[in-house]
Amino acid sequence: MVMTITYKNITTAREEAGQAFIGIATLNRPSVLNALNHELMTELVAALQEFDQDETVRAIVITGSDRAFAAGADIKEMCDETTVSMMLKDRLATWDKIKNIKKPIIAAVSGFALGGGCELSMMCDIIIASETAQFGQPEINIGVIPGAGGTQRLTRVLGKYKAMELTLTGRPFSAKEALELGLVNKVLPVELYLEEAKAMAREIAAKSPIAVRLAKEAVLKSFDGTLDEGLTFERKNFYMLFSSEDQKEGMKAFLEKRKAVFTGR
Ligand code: DAK
Repeated sequence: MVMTITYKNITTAREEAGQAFIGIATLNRPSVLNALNHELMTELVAALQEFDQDETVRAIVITGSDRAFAAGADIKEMCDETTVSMMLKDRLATWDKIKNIKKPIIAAVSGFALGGGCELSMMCDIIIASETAQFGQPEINIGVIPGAGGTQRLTRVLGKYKAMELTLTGRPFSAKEALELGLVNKVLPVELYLEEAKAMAREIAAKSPIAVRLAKEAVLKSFDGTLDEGLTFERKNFYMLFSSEDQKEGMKAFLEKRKAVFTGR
C-alpha cells in the first residue's frame, strides 16, 4: 500500500517495509531544479517531523528528480536580502530542525546537488548517489560562502585541503569523486539509485527502532566534542538499551536461532 500526500513544493509517501513503513519526501520544484526556497524547506521540515512522530515509520528517504536533487538555495529569494534582514528572518533556524530528526535519513541524490542542495544531502545520515549526480559548493561564484553548514560538514568528511579546494574554487565534483572522497555511500546507475536508497531504508526499518535511534545519536555525537565525550555518550546509550524489550528480544532470538521481532519498546 502506498499513500501519498501532496504539499506545494514536495510530495511525501509512506511505503510498506515489512511490519513497518519507510517515509519518502520528494523535492518537487522542477522548473527551478528544486531550488530550496523558504516555503519548500518549511514543508520539508514539517514532513520530516511528521515521519519522525509516526511510530510506524522507521527510516526516511529524501530525494529529488533524476535531473536535480537541488541546485541550491533559491538565489532569487536571497538576491535582495541584507545582513539585517537575513539575521531577522533567520531562515537557517528552519534548516537546523533537520538536525533534530531522530530517525535515520537517507539522501537519494541524482543530478545537481549544489550549494544548499549539497548541504541538505550532508545533513542526511547516508547518501546514495546516481552516476549522474554532481555535487558542489559553488557559492563562491555568486559572492557568498556556504550558509547551511557546508564549510563545517564538508571539512569534517574530506579534511582541510579538499574542503578548502572545493569551497574556494566552487568546482562541481562527480558522484565518482564524491565516492572516492568518502562523501557518498554508494553510486548506482540512474535507474537504480532511488530503489537502492529505499532498500537500505527498508533494511534499517527491520532493526530495533530504539537501537537505531540511539546508534544515530551516538554516531552524530562524534562530530560534537572530544573522543572521551563521545565514548562516554556511546556507553550511556549502550547501557540504556538494556532496559528495552528489543534488547532482550534481539539477544534471545540470536540464542534461539530465530529472527528477532522488534517492537520499539
Ligand atoms: N536558485 C534559483 N533558481 C535556480 C537555481 C537556484 N539555486 N538553480 C537553477 N535555477 C533556475 C534557473 O534560474 C532557471 O530558471 P529559468 O531561467 O528557467 O526561469 C532554471 O532553474 C533552470 O536552470 P538553468 O537554465 O540554469 O539550467 P542549466 O542546466 O543550464 O544549469 C545549473 C544548471 C545547476 C548548473 C545552473 O542552474 C546553476 O548554476 N544554478 C545555480 C547553482 C548555484 O549557484 N547554487 C548555489 C546557490 S547559493 C541558507 C541556506 C542555504 C544557503 C544559504 C543560506 N540560509 C537558510 C541562511 C545556500 C546557498 C546556496 O545554495
